[in-house]
Amino acid sequence: PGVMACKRGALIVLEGVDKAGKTTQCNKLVQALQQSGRPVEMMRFPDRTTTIGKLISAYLEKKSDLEDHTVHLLFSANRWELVPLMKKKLEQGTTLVVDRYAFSGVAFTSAKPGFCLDWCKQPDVGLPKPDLVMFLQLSPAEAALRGQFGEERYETSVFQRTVQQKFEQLMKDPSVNWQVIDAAQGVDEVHKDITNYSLNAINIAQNLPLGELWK
Ligand code: Z5A
Ligand code: MG
Repeated sequence: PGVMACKRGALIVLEGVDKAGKTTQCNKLVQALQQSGRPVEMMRFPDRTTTIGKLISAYLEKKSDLEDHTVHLLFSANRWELVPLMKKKLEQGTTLVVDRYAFSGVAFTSAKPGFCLDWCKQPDVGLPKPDLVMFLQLSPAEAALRGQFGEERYETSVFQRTVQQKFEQLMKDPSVNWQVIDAAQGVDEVHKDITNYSLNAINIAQNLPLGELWK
C-alpha cells in the first residue's frame, strides 16, 4: 500500500503599516490554529536573531548606519537564509504565520528617494510565495490613536504615508493572493476575519505546490 503524501502547510503572511496590529494578530492566529490541532509556527521578518538580523536590528535602532541599497539587500538576505527551514516546515505539513515579508521590504525601501519598485522587488524574486497575504488596513489617524511612534528608524508619519502608497501599488498585482483586512475593528473582530481567510487558505494550499514569488 502506498504511503499517503503528507499535505503541506500554508504560508500565511500579515502585512500592514506601523501599529496596524500585525504582531498581535499573528500571535492570536497561531494560538487559534494550535488549539484546533493544526501544526503551526510563527515567524517574523526581520528575524533579528541571526547574524544578518543583528546588523539589521542595529540599523533600525539607529545604533549603526548602513547605505540604503545595502540594507535593502540585507533584509532580503535575512529572508533567503530562512528559506530552507521554511520549505522544510511547509513540506512537513506545518503552516507558517509570518509577521512581515518581502512586501514590507519593497514598500519601505521604495519609499526612499531614488528607489523604484521594480529594483526593490528583484532580490526577493523566487522566494516561497505566500498562499495568502493579509494587509491590515489602518488610516494614519487611527494609527495615531494607538500611541506615539517609537524611536526606531522609519517611525515617522510622513514616511509611513509613503510606505502605505507603496503597499497599495503592490496590492494591484493579481499574482499575489491579497486580502485587505479592516484593522480599525476591535482585536477580536480582526481576529475572526483573519482566521476565516486563513482556514480557507490552509485547505486550498494542502493540494497545491508551493509557488515562487514574483516569478
Ligand atoms: N522592514 C524593512 O524596512 N524591510 C523589510 O524587509 C522588513 C521590514 C521585513 C521593523 O519591523 C521595521 O523593519 C519596520 C519595517 C522594516 N519599520 N517600521 N515602521 P517590526 O515588525 O519590528 O515593527 P514592529 O514595531 O514590531 O511592528 P509595528 O508595525 O509597529 O506594529 P504591529 O505589529 O503592526 O502592531 P502591534 O504591535 O500588534 O500593535 C500595535 C499597538 O496597537 C499595540 O499597543 C496593540 O496593543 C495595539 N492594537 C493592536 N490591535 C489593535 C486593535 N484592533 N485595536 C486597538 N489597538 C490595537
Ligand atoms: Mg509588530
